[in-house]
Amino acid sequence: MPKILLIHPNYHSGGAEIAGNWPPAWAAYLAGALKKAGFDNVEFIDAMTNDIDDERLSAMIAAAAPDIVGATAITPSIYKAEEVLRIAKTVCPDAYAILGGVHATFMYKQVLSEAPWIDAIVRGEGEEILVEFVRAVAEGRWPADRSEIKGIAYLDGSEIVATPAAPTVKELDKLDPDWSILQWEKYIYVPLGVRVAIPNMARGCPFTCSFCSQWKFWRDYRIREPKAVVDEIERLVRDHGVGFFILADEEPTINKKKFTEFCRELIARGLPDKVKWGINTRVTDIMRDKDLLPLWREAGLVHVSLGTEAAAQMKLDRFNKETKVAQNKEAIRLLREADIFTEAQFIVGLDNETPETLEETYRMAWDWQPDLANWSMYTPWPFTPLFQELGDKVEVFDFSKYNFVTPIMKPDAMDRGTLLDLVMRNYRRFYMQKALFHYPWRGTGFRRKYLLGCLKAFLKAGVQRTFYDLGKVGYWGPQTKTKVDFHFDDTRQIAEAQLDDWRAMHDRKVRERKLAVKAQVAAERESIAVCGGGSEQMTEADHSSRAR
Ligand code: B12
Ligand code: SF4
Repeated sequence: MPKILLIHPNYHSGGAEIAGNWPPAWAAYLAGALKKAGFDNVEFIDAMTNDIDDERLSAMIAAAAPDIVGATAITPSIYKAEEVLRIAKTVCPDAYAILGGVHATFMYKQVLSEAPWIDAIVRGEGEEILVEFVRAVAEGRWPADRSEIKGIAYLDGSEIVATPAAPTVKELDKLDPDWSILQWEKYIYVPLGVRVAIPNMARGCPFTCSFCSQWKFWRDYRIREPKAVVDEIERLVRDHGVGFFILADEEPTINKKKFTEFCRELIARGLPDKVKWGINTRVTDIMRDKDLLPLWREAGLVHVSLGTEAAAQMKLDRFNKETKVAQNKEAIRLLREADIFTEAQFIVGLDNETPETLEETYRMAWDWQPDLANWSMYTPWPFTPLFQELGDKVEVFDFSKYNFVTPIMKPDAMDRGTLLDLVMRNYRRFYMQKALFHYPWRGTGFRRKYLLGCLKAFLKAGVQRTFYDLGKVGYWGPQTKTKVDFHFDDTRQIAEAQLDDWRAMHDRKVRERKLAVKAQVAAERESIAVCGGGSEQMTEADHSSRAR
């Protein structure tokens, strides 16, 4: 039976990580699927959480002597993942090196051009495809039968081959993640000082926002039985001492009935006393479910992150902004009344950003009074409709900086250093006032503890200068904004094989976008996706190709 080693690459960027060390859910979901299929010789190395450098990793891989090494990558961690697999092939030349995750799924031509040592890229959800791959290896059918395995890409000599896309995992309830593969004492959520988990209730999102990669990745929307999810949470609490979780879902509240069942089940089993949780969701769902907010809170939901102002910032639609702004404010008020912490997320840094628009986001944040506010840099995921439409306006192809904290686009009205400085100014003003006038005085017990815990996470990252990678880029306040260096690697360019696809895509996207904007203007306001966007979904027949 093949020995399989899964590795989470050691990539850091000072954003969401400041809240703690988070467990890599992909490894648990894949290990569970492998074990269920009878492949139980699986090991996992979390090089990110344990900050393992290449030399140590190389020794660890050699000691593990795997037959198959699998790494994951989102866009910014792609070079680290390629390097992990290069190291694996160096120390264990007979092992097969495979890569999965959102970036390689869409950018397999780019990845196989820059990292030809990779034996296979798994495109899309990994559970079923990985089992197929491991079975082929175990039965000695790899590489002879590789063209028969759906959802992979590989090099056949100098030719890049992609087999037809595999179906999505249709029966999510059959997923059985093996959480025991993780070293739980490492995964602590700083605001509460407890162990944290990331279970998955639903996959997919019915919306198609033009800047987002997630709807394209998961394709159709599927949801697990709430009872089964609560079973999993109960096990996480009982067996691994988890005290906080976030749902990995894109929009967990979309299915109102199932989400309500989930909340009721948590309450029925007495779990809210033992575990608190958080979600990302949409303002419109909060408005729709305002009567249910007390139930959500009773079920232990304490933190809601809202994509509040993405739409206005994207400036891609012409809707009546005032209405949206009012809705955002109202949603935050409703959540506050229900004693749920709110986090407002702003996306900034498109080419049309100005000092005035950044100031406007600060004023909104202060006016709405969420507990937390985030200003993420717009990041043009290279497989999204908006990227394809932006075309030549994207000048930086160093994907390691595609991380929500580095300005990839240069606004017409300012340089990147000024953009970073103005974003930091918003953070400084917002959190200084919160720290002085709100957090220490708002409520008692849990609310106060949580808010001060969040402040502690911010302060820790601020002192260590990891927040927004400020230490790495050399930002020490407004006086340094002209000296900031983002260290973009200009040698990183788009591979020829990938470019061919993009040229055709760009023209198509511009045409589609114009039509989409027209259609949106005509549509009912309530039926609009949170951030505007196209209508594209990847079909199972898509993405099958051979390129030279
Ligand atoms: C939880 C989370 C985090 C956690 C990380 C947890 C961890 N250690 O993995 C924290 C909060 C730390 C975090 C940080 C960041 N995140 Co984050 N995060 C998420 C979130 C909400 C859930 C991820 C998850 O666990 N999903 C569930 C698992 C099961 O799905 P999965 O990882 O995709 O794995 C499946 C497949 O991809 C595939 N697969 C994946 N790997 C492999 C490997 C092999 C070998 C195979 C065969 C298959 C395979 O199979 C898996 C099962 O089907 C996603 C959004 C989302 N809903 O997915 C964003 C998301 C992944 N994050 C994102 C980003 C940008 C970041 C940051 C850069 C932001 C920042 N600056 O802070 C950092 C980077 C940290 C890092 N070094 O990786 C982006 C990535 C976008 C992109 N196109 O690259 C996402 C998609 C959010 C978004 N809105 O766009 N994140
Ligand atoms: S609502 Fe938009 S931004 Fe949110 S996951 Fe869906 S497509 Fe992405």
